[in-house]
Amino acid sequence: MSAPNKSYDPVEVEALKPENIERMRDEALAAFDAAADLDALAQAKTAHAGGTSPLSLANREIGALPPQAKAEAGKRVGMARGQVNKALAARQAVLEAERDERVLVEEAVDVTLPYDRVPSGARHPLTTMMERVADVFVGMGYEIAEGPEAEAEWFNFDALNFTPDHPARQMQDTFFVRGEGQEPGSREDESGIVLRTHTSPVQARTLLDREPPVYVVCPGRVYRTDELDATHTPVFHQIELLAVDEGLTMADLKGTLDHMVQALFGPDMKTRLRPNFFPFTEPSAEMDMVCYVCRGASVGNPERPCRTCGSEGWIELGGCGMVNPKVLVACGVDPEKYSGFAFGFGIERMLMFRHNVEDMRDMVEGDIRFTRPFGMEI
Ligand code: FA5
Repeated sequence: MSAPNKSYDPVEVEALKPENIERMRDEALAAFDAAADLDALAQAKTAHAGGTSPLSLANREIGALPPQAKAEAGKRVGMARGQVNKALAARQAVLEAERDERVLVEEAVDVTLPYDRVPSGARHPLTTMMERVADVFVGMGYEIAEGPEAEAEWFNFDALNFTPDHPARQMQDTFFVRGEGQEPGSREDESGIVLRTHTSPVQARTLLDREPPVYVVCPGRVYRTDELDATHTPVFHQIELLAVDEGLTMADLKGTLDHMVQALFGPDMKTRLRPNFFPFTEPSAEMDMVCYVCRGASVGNPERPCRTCGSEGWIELGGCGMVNPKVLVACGVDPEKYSGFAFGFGIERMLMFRHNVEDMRDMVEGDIRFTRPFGMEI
């Protein structure tokens, strides 16, 4: 019996020929060398070291070889693939280092460059001033009340006891939106519409809306046909206060005013009242506060004149008084049982003397060089 035939049975596989394996390796090495950046190297990797690269395909052919030829071909292909992978890793390291160096140069941040980001917005000093004042009263238990800026003539004037021939009802004082010249005195739904000339109509709206006791503070924008100048603007802001309860007197009004100026300007501040006339308060008064700047030190002292108060020691804040019983009646409140006090003043004027602003026009022109020194309060 003859022995099994173990003689070499040569099978020629083109891809596995040494010269072809060498060529594939050399092509791979050349492609890696030629890759100028990491993207190009990634493409070369897919072409020469990926699953469908010539070397990988050649590797698959090894299985078709007779056992005697497998080891040699496997060694040849394995060595070639090892060299390819090593060259790939080396080129990858070089290109990554180049990229990192370039990024460091190109994307460097110069921390000494001037700051050029647009600053976040801030509220206008008038708004913050108005909220600061309102907060004083909210802290005392008052509620905020609001009304429309385009207001019924009835609320703006009639309910507040303005007579039909009061000069404020003339077109040279008031912006009429609808129905100027209409018979004054007609109720809200029939009356003309004006841009409210003060925040006092909110008094009437509140009294018609709520049962006493009423304690409200009403901040808002108002309009008058005044020319824009250093101390006037046709659109300005007021804060109104209204308290209606049993047994309120002028002493309560004075105490509330003193508390307000002390909370806003310092513990040594006080107010004084001078007789005045408003149709909706009786008695009425003009309220002054001690000059915030000189605190009275300029009075009779030519050495230390004060521009803010004209060396008078007092600054006019606004109007006030006990709510006129006629207003209570017009709003359905029993004047035998309830009394009330009210006051109102301009926020622009308050901002002027609190911050030494000389010209009211600066407040309305929207130039941020004016608002910036007030800080970025939001
Ligand atoms: C009134 O408007 C009354 N409603 C105030 C009031 C309320 C009295 C409650 C009694 C009871 P007067 O017209 O004086 O009052 O205006 C009040 C404040 O508004 C003035 O002191 C002033 O600070 C401000 N003011 C008036 N006109 C202008 C204007 N054109 N520009 C800026 N502020 C103004």
